[in-house]
Amino acid sequence: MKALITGITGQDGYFLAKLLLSKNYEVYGIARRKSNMSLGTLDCDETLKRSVNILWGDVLDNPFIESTIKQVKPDEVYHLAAQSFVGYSFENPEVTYDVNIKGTLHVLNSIKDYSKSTRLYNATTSEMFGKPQVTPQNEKTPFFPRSPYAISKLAAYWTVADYREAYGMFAVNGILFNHESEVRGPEFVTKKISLGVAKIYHGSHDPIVLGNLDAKKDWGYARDYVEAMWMMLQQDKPDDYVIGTGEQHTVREFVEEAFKVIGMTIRWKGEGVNEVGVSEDGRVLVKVDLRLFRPLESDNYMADYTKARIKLGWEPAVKFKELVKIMVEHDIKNLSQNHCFKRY
Ligand code: NAP
Ligand code: F7E
Repeated sequence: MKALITGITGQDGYFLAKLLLSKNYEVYGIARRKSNMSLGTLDCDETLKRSVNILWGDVLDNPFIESTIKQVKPDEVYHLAAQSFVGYSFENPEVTYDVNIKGTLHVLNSIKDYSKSTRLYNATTSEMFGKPQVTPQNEKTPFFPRSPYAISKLAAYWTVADYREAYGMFAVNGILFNHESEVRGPEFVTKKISLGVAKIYHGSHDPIVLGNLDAKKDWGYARDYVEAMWMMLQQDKPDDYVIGTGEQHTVREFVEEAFKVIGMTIRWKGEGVNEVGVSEDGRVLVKVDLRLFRPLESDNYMADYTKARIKLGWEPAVKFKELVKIMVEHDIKNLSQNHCFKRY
């Protein structure tokens, strides 16, 4: 079996490539040329890097996507490439719309025109629920997007649904809730916290500076979520699935749990932007900065993944506490060994 992954240099690309190789797939991955030709998350796993066929290109380059689909004729395409940072999407909506909508359109059109039997996984997101009308959220929950990122993903979601119906394509949308890991990008809140805690463990006096501590998310482990992506493409019929853990936690709880991993207890003092997290001996370990708040927050998430559990047989193996432990322990080790992942 041949699989093509767009966004292979990101977090999910890393875990998905590993999973597919373990199933003996021939794996092709699209990577963008950067001035340093870095391969992102793949750079720290030489075996993985050697096992993947890298195709240098951009999802915005339609002729490149067309020729790639024509030449590779993959059995499965996992379309993960995106401008995936919600905060940045408020600052640069145009780039976000371009990559996330046009990029998806290029992949869809190329499959339709040159490789109709290829199965497509499209990475969509719980962010499409935005300001959720009900909690927990499932495939029937109305969408209410609250950021350029969410709007772009909703456009891609409907485009995939439309092509599936109009042209009989095997194309699915995974509606994935937040998933994190050792190789999470440094701008995301979980990695900011795990890395900040690891630095404090190693003697740093720099507090971790955060925005909205009360945002409520459903955080799972990326390694579990890429299995769900694969499962969706092994079904008899194409369909869309919600993937999450069914647990809800705040950013504040993530901070508290992360400090527990290094044997520290956080106490909260003050209110709003003056709130701080202090250690038992009174050291300020966490601060709040208004600039890290978003113009709109989407923050009451919890997945109802019943459909995935029943139809795919999928369950998350790693829940909140274990996830936090995995991330903090990894960063502690990573810093002390000066071992890469080069993302941070
Ligand atoms: P990520 O770490 O930000 O990776 C994004 C990938 O897309 C990177 O490989 C990036 O390449 C690539 N990319 C961006 N623009 C591109 C372009 N114009 N052409 C080609 N490649 C491009 O994201 P992730 O966490 O792995 O997420 C994977 C997908 O799932 C994304 O679509 C994201 O929106 C979606 N998603 C993620 C989550 C989550 O919690 N992680 C939840 C729901 C949905 P560079 O390395 O060159 O930047
Ligand atoms: O924010 C709050 C912030 O940037 C999580 C992407 O993978 O998951 C991810 O999007 C929450 C938000 O992820 C900071 O306001 C507080 O409420 O880690 P994040 P995200 O925006 O949820 C979804 C499902 C995706 O689809 C996306 O691609 O944490 N928060 N303080 C902060 N967030 C950041 N980044 N930095 C802070 O200092």
